Amino acid sequence: MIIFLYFITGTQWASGQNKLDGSELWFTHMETIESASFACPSFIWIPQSSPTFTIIHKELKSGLNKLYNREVKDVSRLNSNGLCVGTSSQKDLSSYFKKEELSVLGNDGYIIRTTGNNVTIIIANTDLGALYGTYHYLRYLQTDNTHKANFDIVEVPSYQRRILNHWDNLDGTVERGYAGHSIWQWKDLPQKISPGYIEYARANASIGINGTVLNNVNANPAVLSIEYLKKVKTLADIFRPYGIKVYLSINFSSPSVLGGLTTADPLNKDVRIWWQDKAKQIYSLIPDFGGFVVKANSEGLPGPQDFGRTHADGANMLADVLESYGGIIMWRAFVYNPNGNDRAKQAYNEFKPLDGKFRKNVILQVKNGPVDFQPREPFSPLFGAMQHTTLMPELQITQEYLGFSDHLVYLGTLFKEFLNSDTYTNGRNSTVSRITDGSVYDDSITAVAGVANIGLDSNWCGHHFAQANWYAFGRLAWNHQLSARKIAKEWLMQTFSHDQDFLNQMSGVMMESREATVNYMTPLGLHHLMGWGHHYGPEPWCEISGARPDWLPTYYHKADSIGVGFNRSSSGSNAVSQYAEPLLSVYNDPALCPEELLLWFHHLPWNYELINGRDLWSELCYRYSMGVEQVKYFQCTWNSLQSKVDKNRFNDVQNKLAIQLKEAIWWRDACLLYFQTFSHRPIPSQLDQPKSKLEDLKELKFLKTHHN
Ligand code: BDP
Repeated sequence: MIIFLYFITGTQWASGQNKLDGSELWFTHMETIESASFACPSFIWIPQSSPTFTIIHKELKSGLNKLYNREVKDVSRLNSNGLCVGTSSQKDLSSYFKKEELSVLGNDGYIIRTTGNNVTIIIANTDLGALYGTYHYLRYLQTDNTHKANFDIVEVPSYQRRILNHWDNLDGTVERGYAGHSIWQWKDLPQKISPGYIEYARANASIGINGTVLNNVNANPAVLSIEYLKKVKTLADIFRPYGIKVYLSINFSSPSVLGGLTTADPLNKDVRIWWQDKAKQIYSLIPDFGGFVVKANSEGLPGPQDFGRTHADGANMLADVLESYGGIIMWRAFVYNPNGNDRAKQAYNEFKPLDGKFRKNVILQVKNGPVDFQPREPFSPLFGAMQHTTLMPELQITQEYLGFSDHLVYLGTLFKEFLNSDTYTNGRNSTVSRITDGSVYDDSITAVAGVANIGLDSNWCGHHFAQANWYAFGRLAWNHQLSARKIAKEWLMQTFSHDQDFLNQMSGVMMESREATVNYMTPLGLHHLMGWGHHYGPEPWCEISGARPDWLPTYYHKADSIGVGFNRSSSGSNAVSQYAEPLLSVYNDPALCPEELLLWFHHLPWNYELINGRDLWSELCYRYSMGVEQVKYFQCTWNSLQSKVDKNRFNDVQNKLAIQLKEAIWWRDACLLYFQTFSHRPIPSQLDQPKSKLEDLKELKFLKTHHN
């Protein structure tokens, strides 16, 4: 009943009014197609009924109405010029397809095909597959420029589980969230339901996301109390017709903190029984509950090692508890200690010896890089190294280290660079994507997670262009073969405009934006130069007495009178040894190492000569300056497109770009002036010289609350 009410009031399409404040996400620019490649169907036939088919019907009716300005009639059979959506159980429809082509679709795949009589059929094996096909059909009508007359599309997702991780706390704050408070109104649930929940589910379903971890990995045990589980159940009920499964992050010591036991030892019988009872309670409320994410023995959180047990002992105990319900354990590999060992090596050292020791329903959740979501890192060497354990990538959509929601940084390129990285662990073409999508190893579960950038801000993500990162994550989770540029253009068309000039210019800006950020923050493989704690702005000098050394920039850049960079070669920490050949040799040799990772793997002298003939110091100066110039170019481009964008969003983005430029200069000046105290070399005279003094820049204090 509740769900029905929100169909009427909750969605943006239903309102028929574009607010142009970003709240409509990629549904904003659904306007009449003037030069449509496809004729509007005259009829719709949806032979089945279910809550999901009700959504399908509503989306098609309102979508086609918006796109073609026509009321499309419902009919009850296949009609020429008709559109029909159903599952393979519907004989009238499945007879148009070969059995084999339907069977490869699995649960979520679909076919969209125009048959004789000009009938277009969207068919899938499940209601949800039909929903994904419907959203794709509508997207295709808006964004395709191939001008084919007929549909013939077959899509099967790259990953089975395409999951958003919310780092949302139960008190409404969001860890590393830069778009306002959490969208989960825990206080009001389960009685009061925000219309945003349906919009959230719809937006995710439209790009193929099918899971959500509602709470922070730094989990409050209270989330497993019956009080909270009832709230979680309400959300799960709302999300179900959209195919979004609910998962929770759990605190490993829940049996003691919440259950009053004296221990949380995974091998203790009472602990096991506590988890079994808890699972029973959860599944009685939410029969399709997805499972748990566990951050254990990481950054001070409890875990099995507190009881002398291994990560495998902890993960397997929980996996056994959820197994009969079909639940999974996403066990995070983000572990490191200030033990003197290179942080970049620690996850591998910890988990590699456990390869093959995990249950089938455990999946190791591994961040893309070996340190922590930096603007650029090499891929984590765990990918490919764990040949008998299922792995899932964890990407960060929220821009913790990339200028929060103030900088325009399109992450499609970062995600692609990572997914396309060849690990060489199983011969060539053992890319991260193929290692994790089941192509190389016969994994029974495949999954990918992205740390969400969503909050209560009216535009959901704080920066209009940050929506593109949520969108890109979903599209790549669905199909990791899509190019970052195609995704950027698709998103721009649906969000802003179909104007060719606008699309070319702004997709160009988006494609360059991540590299620009790398340039003005951490070029040539530098990393972790930002302020302590909040991670915003440059503080390469940062020293905090008593702070963990591996949380401080000096640990990572190691600048001295000789040079700069972290020696991870065989003469240093030997992190290179965790990579397979030929990468090991390539990374190990500064002459072969890709320049963008040079200072990640090597400590090199200030006068080290690069391929272009410049010395390291000058190249750093050029790269930092180039980053600033790139942002100036983004600004000019945006300004030149003013007539093509609505006033509200034009102004919002213009203001953000002004902040970004100011801060790119701040980064450049702070880093160059600081490194200059070691290099003692001048900034090349062709480049802009810093206007500030290092002492003054050091005095700047950033207050996180200004941005949150
Ligand atoms: C770091 C964040 C921290 C997270 C941690 C994690 O700074 O807030 O809790 O990662 O992923 O990037 O567990």
